[in-house]
Amino acid sequence: MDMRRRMSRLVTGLALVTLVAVAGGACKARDQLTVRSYAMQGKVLAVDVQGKQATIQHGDIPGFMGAMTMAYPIKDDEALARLKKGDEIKAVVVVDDTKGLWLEHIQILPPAPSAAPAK
Ligand SMILES: [Cu+2]
Repeated sequence: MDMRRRMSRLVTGLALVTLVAVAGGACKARDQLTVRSYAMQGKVLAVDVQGKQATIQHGDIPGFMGAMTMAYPIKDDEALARLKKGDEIKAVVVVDDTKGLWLEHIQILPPAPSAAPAK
């Protein structure tokens, strides 16, 4: 390996170390902000027990995201097992900058009398 190559390798290595150090420092400074939670309400469109997630059509989550349909991981197996397609739920979206997001405190809302499913 010639000198020039060796130099550029060293520079790349140093840049990487610096980047990691800076990122680590930023995380520490924001420690208090790494976990946030938001109340959400929505309808269960699909439950994926194996994948530990449910697809929820949710309303606006102020300060976080607008109304949309998306899959949310659910870490609590019992809560996930209780969910059925069509359930209206209230839940808390927990957002952790390092661990991603998931649903907690899932409450299945009683069906509205007018919205009883036709059989
Ligand atoms: Cu969403």
